[in-house]
Amino acid sequence: MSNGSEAAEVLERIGAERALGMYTKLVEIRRFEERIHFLFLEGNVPGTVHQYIGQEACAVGVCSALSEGDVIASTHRPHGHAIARGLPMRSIAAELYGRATGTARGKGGSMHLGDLSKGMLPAIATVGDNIPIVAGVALAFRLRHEPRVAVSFFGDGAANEGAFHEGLNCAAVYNLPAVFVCENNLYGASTSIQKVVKVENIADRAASYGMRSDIGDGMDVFDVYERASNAIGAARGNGGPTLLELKTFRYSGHSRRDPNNYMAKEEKSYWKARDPIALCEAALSKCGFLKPKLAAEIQASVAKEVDEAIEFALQSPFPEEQELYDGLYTSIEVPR
Ligand SMILES: Cc1ncc(C[n+]2csc(CCOP(=O)(O)OP(=O)(O)O)c2C)c(N)n1
Ligand SMILES: [Mg+2]
Repeated sequence: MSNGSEAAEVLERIGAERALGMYTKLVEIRRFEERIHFLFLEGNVPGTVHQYIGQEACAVGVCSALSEGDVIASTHRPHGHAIARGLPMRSIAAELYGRATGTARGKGGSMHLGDLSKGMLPAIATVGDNIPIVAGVALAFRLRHEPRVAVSFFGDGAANEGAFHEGLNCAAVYNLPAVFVCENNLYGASTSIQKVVKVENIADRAASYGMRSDIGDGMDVFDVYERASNAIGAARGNGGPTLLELKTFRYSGHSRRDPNNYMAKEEKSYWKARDPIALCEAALSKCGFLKPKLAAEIQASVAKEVDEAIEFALQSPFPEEQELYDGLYTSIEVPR
C-alpha cells in the first residue's frame, strides 16, 4: 500500500472482521511452518518439505478474495495455500506424516496437498504444470456457464517453463475466468532470477499474450487482497484472465535439505524488515482493529490449533496395506 491514507481507506473497506481473519491466517501459516521445520529435523516427516515462511501474504491475500466455488491450484510449496484456502490444519499435518486421515489419505504427502471439496486441486509439484490445468478448469467453468474462477499459484521459476506459455496463451485467447499468480520470490531453487530472466518484471510477459497484468507487494496482505479482488472480479465478470505478479521472498532454503547459503545476508535482512506479519500487525494497530490483548489471544489460539493438529496427526493410523493401490486407477468402465 503506497501511503497511509490509502492504507486506511483500504482497511475501512475490508472491515475489521475480514482483516483480522487475514491476520489470523498469516499467523496460522507461520506457526504451522515453524513447527514443521522442527518436526522435519526430528526425522518424522517423510520426504522433504518446501516451506512458505515469508510468502504468507500472497496465499492469504489471494484466497481471502475468493468465493466458495472457486478453485486454486498450487505447487511443491503448498502448505500456505492449503491453510489459506481453509483446509483443516489437522488434515494437512496428517498428510505430511503420511497418515490415513490426511488430505490424500496419507499417500500424497507435502507436495500433493489438496481437497476439491474446499476448492483446492491436489498440488502439482512439476514446476509450471498447474498453469495449463487451471486454464482447463477455467474453460470447464466457462462451458458450464458457472460464475467460478480458477487460480494458479506458481513461482518465478515456472515462468520459464513451456507450460506457462501454453496456459497463459490459451487462457487469453479464450478469455477464460482465471488468475495466474506468480509468487516471485527471486529464486528458483538456488538460481537467482537475475541469471535467468531478462525482463524487469514477469508480469511484463502478459503483454505478449494480450493479457491484463498487475504487480503487487507480496509482503503486504492488504495490497495483495486488493489486487487479487480486482483480478478475480474481472475474471468472474467475463473480463478475462490476469497475470498477477507478487514480489515476495522465502526466508528458508528451497527445501528443508537446502542450507540456503546462496542468499546475501543483506538481501535476507532487507526482506525480513518487511515481514508480512509485522506489516499486517502495524496496519491493523494503526487503524485500531488490533490491540495487544487481541493479538496475544490470536497467537495463543493459533499455537493451540497447531499443537492439536500435530497431535491429531501423530495419533492417526497409517493407511492400510490393502489401500496401497486405491485411487490409482478409476473404477469407471472406459469404453474402448
Ligand atoms: C519441470 C520441473 N523441473 C524441475 C523440478 C525441480 N524443482 C522443484 S521446485 C524447483 C524450483 C522452482 O522455483 P520457483 O518456480 O521459483 O518456485 P519456488 O520454489 O521459488 O516457490 C525445481 C527446479 C520440478 N519439480 N519440475
Ligand atoms: Mg521462486
